[in-house]
Amino acid sequence: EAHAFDVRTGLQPRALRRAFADHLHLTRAHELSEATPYDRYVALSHAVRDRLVERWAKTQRTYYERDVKRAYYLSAEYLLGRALWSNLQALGIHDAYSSVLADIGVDLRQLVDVEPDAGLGNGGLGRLAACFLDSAATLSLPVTGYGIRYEFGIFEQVIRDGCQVERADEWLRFGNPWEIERPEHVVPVSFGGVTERVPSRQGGGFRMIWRPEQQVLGVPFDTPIAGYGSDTVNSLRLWSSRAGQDFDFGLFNAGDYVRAVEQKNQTEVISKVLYPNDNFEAGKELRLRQEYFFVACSIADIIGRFNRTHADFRILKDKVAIQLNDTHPAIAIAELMRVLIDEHLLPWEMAWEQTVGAFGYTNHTLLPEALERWPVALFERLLPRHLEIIYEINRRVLREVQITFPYDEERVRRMSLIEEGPERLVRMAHLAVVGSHSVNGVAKLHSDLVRSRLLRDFSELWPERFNNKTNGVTPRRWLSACNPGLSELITEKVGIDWITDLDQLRGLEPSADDPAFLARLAEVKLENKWALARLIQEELSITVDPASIFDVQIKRLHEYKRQLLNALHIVALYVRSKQGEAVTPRTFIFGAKAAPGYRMAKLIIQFIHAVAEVVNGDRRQEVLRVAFMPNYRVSLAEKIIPAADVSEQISTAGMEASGTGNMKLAMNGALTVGTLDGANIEIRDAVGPENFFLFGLDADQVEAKRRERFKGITACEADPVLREVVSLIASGFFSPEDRGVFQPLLDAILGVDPYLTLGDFSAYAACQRDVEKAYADRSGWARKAALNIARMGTFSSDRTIREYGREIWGVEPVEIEIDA
Ligand code: DL6
Repeated sequence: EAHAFDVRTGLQPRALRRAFADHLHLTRAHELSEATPYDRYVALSHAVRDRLVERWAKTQRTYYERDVKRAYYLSAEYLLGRALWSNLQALGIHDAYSSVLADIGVDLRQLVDVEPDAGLGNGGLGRLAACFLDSAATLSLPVTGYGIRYEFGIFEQVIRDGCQVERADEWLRFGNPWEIERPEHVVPVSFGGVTERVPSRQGGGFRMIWRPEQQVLGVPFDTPIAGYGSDTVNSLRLWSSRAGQDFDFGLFNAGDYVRAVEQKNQTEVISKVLYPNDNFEAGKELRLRQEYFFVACSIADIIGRFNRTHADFRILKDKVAIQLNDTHPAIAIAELMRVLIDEHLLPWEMAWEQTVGAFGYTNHTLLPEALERWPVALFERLLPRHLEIIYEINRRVLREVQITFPYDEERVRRMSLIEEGPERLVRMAHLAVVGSHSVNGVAKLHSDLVRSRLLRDFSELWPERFNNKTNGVTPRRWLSACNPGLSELITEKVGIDWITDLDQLRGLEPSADDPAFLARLAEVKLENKWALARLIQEELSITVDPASIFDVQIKRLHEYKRQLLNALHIVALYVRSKQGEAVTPRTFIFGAKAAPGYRMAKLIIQFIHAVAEVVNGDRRQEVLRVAFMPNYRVSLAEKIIPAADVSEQISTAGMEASGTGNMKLAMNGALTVGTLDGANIEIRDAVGPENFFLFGLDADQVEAKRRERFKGITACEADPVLREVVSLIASGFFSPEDRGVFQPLLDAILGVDPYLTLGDFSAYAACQRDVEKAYADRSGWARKAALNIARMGTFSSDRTIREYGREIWGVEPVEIEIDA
């Protein structure tokens, strides 16, 4: 009783009201009347955080006392988005706070919009990590995330004259109420220097030690990750780099104070900025420093925690599972070996058994330009001891290959951790595979291609290591929170448990034949479309008609994702409508950031804007509108997804590892126009082929066309509409001031068409005609939407994380008891 009314932590309305007022007054030093929206946001966040800390401490204490096996998720990216609403939702106090605040004239929804997104990721890979943390906490699994506390997350995109311009993302400018700095747990991290042979103390012989040249400190910042409706609160620990006091002793002693402080900047720059590339590795030294920095901090933390309760490293893999989110943290394998061998003096075999037993590796891409390969020379300079360890791992693995496949030196060369050539390179994916007991892809097709193409030799050597874990998304954020109208309707039909057991959406299936339900579903969608229409009006001054098809493509801009195919089709529709053909009214909505150095991607953004200007500005046609919404991010996705009718998932088959936006959109009742790529295949199987618009070449056909060096011009010769589209663009129609600007776009597809943009155009256009026909039957469309929603249960990240927990990590749920 006393506890429940405790103003600091209680959940009763009276306590909530008092906590908010107190934080406004005591934390922000403002009265309600003079408080800015930001003050209110911070005050409320602190009030909510206070309600998490007891659960948080209890969770961590329980893990420690029960000595449970824990999983550690190592990821260079976490695309968390906003935390306030999620935490209110997890605690089940969003309604209570909403009315408490309304009583004093504060609108909670507005306040939630003040929070800047935590954008510490580029796209799918980082957002997946965020969904996984949410699911692990909700399932009461002992999982900790480790990453980098970038001072600047993914850049802010502004559009100037139709072109992308980048601005720094200063998300920490006004502080971050969700994190707790723990300077008492700093970890020193070394770089550079040399290795030395020293006499071994045990039993004669020699061993190697590392004499580094530079040291940086890693300061941990912890963010609570609250499970929905459970008392579990896990941690996300992000490392920030700081110079030690003796950052350059030599210079200090020589009296060169200013140069010493300059050096300080160089070490502190490590956690400064997220590299803004999605599915592309630029191979920069600072990036390798970032990777090793957060890995070294995390491994030290993990081993330190293990050591507090255990002295015997032979049970390490029974207490610790470490998942590598792509190869960005793969150096952790060499780092754990170094710690076990050099610092704890374990024999190689014993250390290796524990390492392989602890690690799992998730591959997220097949694109060659995204695979990390670091120059041996760079490794030698930055991480000389790790390079030695990698050489030794390689020697042993290649020996195993030779014994298993004698007389096959070509295979040995292919499987080496070192790529020989003019510049010798360390292949990080190979390191990740040899050092892990589990290797998984992120959708069935992708995992098959990992096995059969990318890592074929390894799957022949160790078939038992390879498995699939199809991605998922958290239904808390991507349905319950972002789409309250639909959520209410679902809950009315199947009860509230779908939020933690998404398979219950199945219970909606019978309603797909109930006209009253379909009418309400359509009504909810229309309301969501009105809300998005208002946002588009506010932000872009474009008036769009909510009765038109809302056709959405939201994802990073990449040639393989083929936003250009969508844009070419818009031009085709425009031409058709100008020629007097009946075209179903459609609003095309785009959201996409291009990597700052990716010229073709930026040109595609410019092209979409040029098409938008012509189409939206043409008063003689009312049917088509194009809205490119700037600065696509998690919080914007939450506003677009509930309003979508059509979900564009049109990547070149075999190139999108999984996709997760495809899941979010289908779950919210959008119908997919898609290729047989990534998780699209499984989504189509789940929702039924009659409720999915399929088109285009499959992965094998793509592969065949690429091998024969298919030319885009061939497609034009066969399709008069496409010819017209291409010649209109070539004529400079969309760029009257500079007729040639878009020529590079055409050049990139009319010759060898690597992404089959033109190769798939006719099939895409035909498929879009089917969309028009289907949309004309309003109740038929609503029925398809209902069946999509009802059958998407398997794409919850709860299902995915349960699979990781059981099949890779061997961790069990831990019930947390809060004494109330
Ligand atoms: O697995 C999450 C996400 C997939 O859904 C996307 O299909 C895939 O493109 C993305 N991969 C990357 C790879 N980056 N690197 N390295 O972001 O992963």
